[in-house]
Amino acid sequence: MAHENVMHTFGGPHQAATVAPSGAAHMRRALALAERGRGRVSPNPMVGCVLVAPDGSVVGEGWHAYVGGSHAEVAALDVAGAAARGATAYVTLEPCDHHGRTGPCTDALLSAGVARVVVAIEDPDARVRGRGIAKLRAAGVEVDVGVLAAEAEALNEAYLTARRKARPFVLYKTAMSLDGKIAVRSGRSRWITSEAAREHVHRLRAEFDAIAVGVNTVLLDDPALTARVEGGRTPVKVVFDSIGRTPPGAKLFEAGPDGSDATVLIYVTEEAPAARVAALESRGATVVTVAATRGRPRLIDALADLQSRSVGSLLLEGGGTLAWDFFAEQAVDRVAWFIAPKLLGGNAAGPLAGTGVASIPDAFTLDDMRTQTVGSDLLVTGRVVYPPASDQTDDETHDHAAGVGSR
Ligand code: AOF
Ligand code: ZN
Repeated sequence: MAHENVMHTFGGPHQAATVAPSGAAHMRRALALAERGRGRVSPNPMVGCVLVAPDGSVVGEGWHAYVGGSHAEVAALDVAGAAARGATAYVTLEPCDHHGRTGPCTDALLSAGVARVVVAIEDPDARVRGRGIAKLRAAGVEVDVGVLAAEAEALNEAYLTARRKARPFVLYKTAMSLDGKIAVRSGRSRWITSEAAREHVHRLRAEFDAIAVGVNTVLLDDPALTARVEGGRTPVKVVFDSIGRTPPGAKLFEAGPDGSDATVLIYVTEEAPAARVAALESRGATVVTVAATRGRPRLIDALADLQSRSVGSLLLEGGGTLAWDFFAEQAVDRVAWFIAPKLLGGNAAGPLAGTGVASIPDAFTLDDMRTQTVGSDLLVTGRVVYPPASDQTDDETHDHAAGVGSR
């Protein structure tokens, strides 16, 4: 399949492959190189670069391997040396033109004498946004944009969403029984899904910068929130906890499977008693007080704070009340919905609580929907589509009309 090399655990957009112009093979290779940075470069993008000499031979390859490391273009130029003169550079993202942790890639390409640059997509980072392309063209370099654009979009869905919406990319992962429950009547949820599905979730976690849960999930399930996969880094653990009820003895404070210290961020409101905040801080948590909306930490503030802490992607793991708050703010970009062939009955909660939508036309729907089986369970993934805000009459939803990341 055309974009096999840009598949990831949560699916990614499912567009038809872009029409392949000449040079697409080199861009495909550049995308595969970029993929090597997965799970290592966030909040930066995954980027790959292939340098091709006028005789058609590949003289350099590079990729962005870690935050603060060389950008893909510079890595490829280092390999090519003098052979870069007159070459064509295939890059999966517009070359940067700013001094960040490293120097501008535009300058590096120009001083190496690259003659032509083929770019998959523009970089929406506020410091770039077309400036890299303009700078190269102004210097006489031929620049083509749009080769394998759909594949490049899919590869960096999280990065692109975070930059465009100025908040972390959010995926809601949930697991329910066939009859729509996330727990049995006691409130316990271990384990609704099969072991294979739980393993899949651990791989998913390793791709995210942070994992978020509501305090009720901590109190009921006491999850460790680690990514138990070979070489997987453990994301930052985030708890939405209005009045600081997270027990200082909770498992999420424990070190990860690789022995690394847990990084815990707890969002509380001013109603959280100082003594509880102090107890959580003495467990090593960073406790952030944000304004309250209906008694709960205001999401837009928490998301802005997460972004300021370099969290580019957030895996939301429930429960249903917190998830509803995110949906009401139009702050869920994608879902991974496990459905287990089990019937639980009773009136335990489902994956989405809150006030619910007022009428069917107000429903949240899915685009790019895909289904697969994982172990004995069904996994439905897709990108969330929100109804036009003006159609909503429900009071609750109205409160959120100015939500973050509105389309
Ligand atoms: C490129 N090639 O390989 C990457 C780019 O943190 P810094 O200083 O490395 O800068 C990060 C920003 O640089 C990021 O937001 C994006 O705009 C660009 N990343 N650009 O030309 C690369 N990784
Ligand atoms: Zn760069």
